[in-house]
Amino acid sequence: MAKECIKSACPYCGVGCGVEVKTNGDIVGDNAHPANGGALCVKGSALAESLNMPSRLLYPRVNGQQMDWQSTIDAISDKMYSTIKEHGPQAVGMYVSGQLLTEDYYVANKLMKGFVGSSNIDTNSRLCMSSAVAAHVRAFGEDLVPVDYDDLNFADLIVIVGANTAWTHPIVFRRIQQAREANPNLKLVVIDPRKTVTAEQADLHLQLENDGDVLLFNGLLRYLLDTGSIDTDFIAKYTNDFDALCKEIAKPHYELQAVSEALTINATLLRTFFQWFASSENVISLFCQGVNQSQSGTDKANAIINAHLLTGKIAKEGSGPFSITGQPNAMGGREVGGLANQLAVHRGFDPDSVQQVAQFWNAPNIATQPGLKAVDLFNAVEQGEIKFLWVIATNPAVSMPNSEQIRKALQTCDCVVVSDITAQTDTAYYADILLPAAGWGEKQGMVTNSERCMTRQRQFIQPPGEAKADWWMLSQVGKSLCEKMGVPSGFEFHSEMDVFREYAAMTEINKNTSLQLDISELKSLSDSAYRAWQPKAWPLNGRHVLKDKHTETVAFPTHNGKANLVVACEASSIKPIDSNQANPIQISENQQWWLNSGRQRDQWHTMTRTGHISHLAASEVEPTLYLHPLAAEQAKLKANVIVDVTHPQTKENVKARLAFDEGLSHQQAFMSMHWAGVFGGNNRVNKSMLGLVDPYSGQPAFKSQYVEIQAAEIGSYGLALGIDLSAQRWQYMSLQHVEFTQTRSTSEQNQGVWRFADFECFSKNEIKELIQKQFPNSQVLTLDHLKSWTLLAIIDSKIVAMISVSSSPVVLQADAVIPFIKQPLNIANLLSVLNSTDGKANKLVCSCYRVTESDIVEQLEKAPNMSLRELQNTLNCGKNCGSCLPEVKRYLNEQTIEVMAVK
Ligand SMILES: Nc1nc2c(c(=O)[nH]1)N[C@H]1C(S)=C(S)[C@@H](COP(=O)(O)OP(=O)(O)OC[C@H]3O[C@@H](n4cnc5c(=O)[nH]c(N)nc54)[C@H](O)[C@@H]3O)O[C@H]1N2
Ligand SMILES: Nc1nc2c(c(=O)[nH]1)N[C@H]1C(S)=C(S)[C@@H](COP(=O)(O)OP(=O)(O)OC[C@H]3O[C@@H](n4cnc5c(=O)[nH]c(N)nc54)[C@H](O)[C@@H]3O)O[C@H]1N2
Ligand code: SF4
Ligand SMILES: [Mo]
Repeated sequence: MAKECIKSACPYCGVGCGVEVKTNGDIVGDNAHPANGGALCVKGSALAESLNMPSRLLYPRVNGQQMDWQSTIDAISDKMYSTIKEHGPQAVGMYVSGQLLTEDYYVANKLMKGFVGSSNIDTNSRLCMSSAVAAHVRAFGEDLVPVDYDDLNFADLIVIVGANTAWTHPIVFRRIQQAREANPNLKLVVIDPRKTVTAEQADLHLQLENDGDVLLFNGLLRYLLDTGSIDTDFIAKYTNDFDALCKEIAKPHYELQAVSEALTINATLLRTFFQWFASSENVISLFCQGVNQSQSGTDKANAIINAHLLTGKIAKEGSGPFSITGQPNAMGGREVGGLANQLAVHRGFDPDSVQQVAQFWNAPNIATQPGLKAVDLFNAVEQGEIKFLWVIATNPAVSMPNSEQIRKALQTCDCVVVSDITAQTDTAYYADILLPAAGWGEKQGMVTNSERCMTRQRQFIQPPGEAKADWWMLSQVGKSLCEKMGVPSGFEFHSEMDVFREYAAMTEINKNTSLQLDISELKSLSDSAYRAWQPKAWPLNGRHVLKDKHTETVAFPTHNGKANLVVACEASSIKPIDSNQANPIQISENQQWWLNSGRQRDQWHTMTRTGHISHLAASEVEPTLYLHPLAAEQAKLKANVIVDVTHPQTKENVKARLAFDEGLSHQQAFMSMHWAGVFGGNNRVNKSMLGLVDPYSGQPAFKSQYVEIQAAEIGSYGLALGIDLSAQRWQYMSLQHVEFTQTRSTSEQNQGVWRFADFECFSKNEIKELIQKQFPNSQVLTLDHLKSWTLLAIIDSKIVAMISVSSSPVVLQADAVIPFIKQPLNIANLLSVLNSTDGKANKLVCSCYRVTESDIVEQLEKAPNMSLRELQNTLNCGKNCGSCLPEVKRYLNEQTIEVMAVK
């Protein structure tokens, strides 16, 4: 436990909120941090609980055997060295992560591109930000985000394109809401094929067709041109290729009416958006994965940037295109150069850059060509071209598209090294060498958020076992490899500070260029100044990134100082889908659906850090597929059944519980990306996704793939609770005795919970036998209910475990039953168990204050005319991060409607 309050940064999303670790172990928002001013979202608020991970990886393991660090490092450098000798540097690969700290990233990049001599190092940021990066480089000449959070306070119009900000960047959304409160004229437009909680709160929601963004934004450009709403001075002074853009935009299908028809967006709504964009003095267009994760992702981003360039709504306070970063240090990774198509510090592979980087690193084997991007990298692994792969802080067996192929690749590879904080990931399963990494709070280093603000993550606890920081492992291997290669070591780093100073010094090669990334004044930062570092954005002198370093006038780091108006081609893949909800089209049983995937409010990625926290697990308890209720009805799919989601080409199949979401259009299905491994069994959405990518960025199209959806034949739906999560009794049992088609475990209230479904109809005797095998001394008690039956294992008059089974598709609730485990068997407890296994859900609405649907309904029954404020004063719901406010308001509105109906 820390002796004094320690300031750090949240390790989840790219908002980059500051946190303060109190001496009693509480973790709260840092009031002084520029990003969040003290607020935290539900994930940030649960950071203290996240530290209590049940399954840390504690020691290095080589081929399944525990090993000391020195031998492990030797084994890795031996393998790297022999691979380079026998097959050349290109046979070595690394796949890293936007969750690494800048120092980790820097050493990984230096090792691969300077010493191994291969650029086959790519990162999960390829799946996340690479379309935005490519678009920035095409338009500005450098990967620059020209907006900061404070700009939100000066905008007249905020456009959110392809992002569910209220859930995924909640503190940015909170700032947007605060800006709206302060300025009632500020309008919010959301462009998303789903009516998300973010869209619900907008002044205008354009529910466009999947991948219709280029068409929509080119339509906007056409409107701006036709109505004389462009800034001709700005265009003439600061942009290239205006004529080429005009030529494209003159095509008839960019006329408002044509765009409206093609995208099935009401023409009046479309015109309203266009008018607002044209007439607003300051516009910010915030975008994320609905833009980036597409086969036209880079073009989408450029189309958005074009709208700002044509109107001069850029390079000034309150205006600009704002790519929001996903991971906490996606930006830092881009800065050091962790993408395969960058060399280092915003430099590419031109001869001048290669020479300067080689000289700075004293690199014996500088890479001279871009390397393989993530999808191609794993293809090369599968083909046997890459024989050594080191995966750090990412879980590609879950998060890469076509995850079955990724697993084959990992299986095929001669040597897979995985560094992680836990061995319980789908990727770690394939590791020949496992390295225990120190996690958040156990190590220190720099992260850069969406607005280029650099904050230090600080250490406040000791790493468990022999876990070590990632930069340390990489440096040790680097040193050992240099020795074997007989070259001077480039890895004599004694601390993170040494690494940071070297990185800062390296950015000096950009000093006399137009590139903006230059933090070289920090090259001599003392250890104590590094320790005391306060959050600060670069450029460190506060200059706008689109202003000239000397004259402070608008300037872009291109060959002539002007921004490029890139002609964005209309997406070739606009699907002929009718999403007009008033006239739903007929859907045949086998009709292909379009699968959209993304995030839930309360989970982080593949769940390794959040899956075990019971209140975060409560909002989506099993792999779930969402459809519009009418569309599901037409396809004869009933709520709560388990469906098969199958890719028509690969025939890979995911099973998920069916739930309804009226915010979806009629052929759109949505599934979250989180389910994996110990939590989701074999049911991860990426089994149904092919690795289709954007041609410029190589970013996979996770938001739009055709799938088939059919009801699975299920005989039994069940829920099992054991006494001890670590014993994993039920999971063991399920794997040993019956072939469950869908399993899922969480530690709801620190109990292991398994939900399952099976083709078979289980008999009570069958399950009773299973229980008795697991608990030989137990008595088994049977409770019959209308839709289900429950068997309780009793030892010494206490309930030690239970299995509830139903032949109809009910979602059995665990939270209500868990409290009775380990409790004495009495009538009151029995009745409560019986009541809570009747399949009625009690949804968790506010995760921060753990307010459920029934809490809210109960309050509203007591006082039907309650205002939002009054409800919040009683229950606190929505008072912290506010992500649940739309839902809370819905309950209030329903209440009002009921009251009106009664009157
Ligand atoms: N709770 C939570 N928050 C997170 C994360 C997390 O795991 N959990 N991860 C972080 C990371 S790494 C990232 S990258 C961000 C992602 O943040 P977001 O991009 O906001 O999140 P997503 O849920 O991936 O989806 C974005 C939206 O794009 C929409 N969309 C799909 N197709 C299209 C299209 O063709 N056009 C348009 N305009 N929209 C489309 C989807 O319907 C969805 O609502 O979230 C970060 N924050
Ligand atoms: N279908 C679909 N797939 C997607 C997406 C989508 O929207 N839809 N989104 C994509 C996007 S944007 C992203 S960013 C990716 C995210 O996907 P991943 O990066 O694969 O997901 P994480 O679960 O964050 O993986 C991080 C891993 O690092 C480990 N870890 C945590 N801390 C440390 C540490 O300090 N050191 C080390 N060495 N390891 C650590 C964690 O335990 C975990 O196993 O998923 C992508 N995949
Ligand atoms: S908004 Fe992002 S950075 Fe801030 S607390 Fe939430 S997850 Fe952490
Ligand atoms: Mo991401």
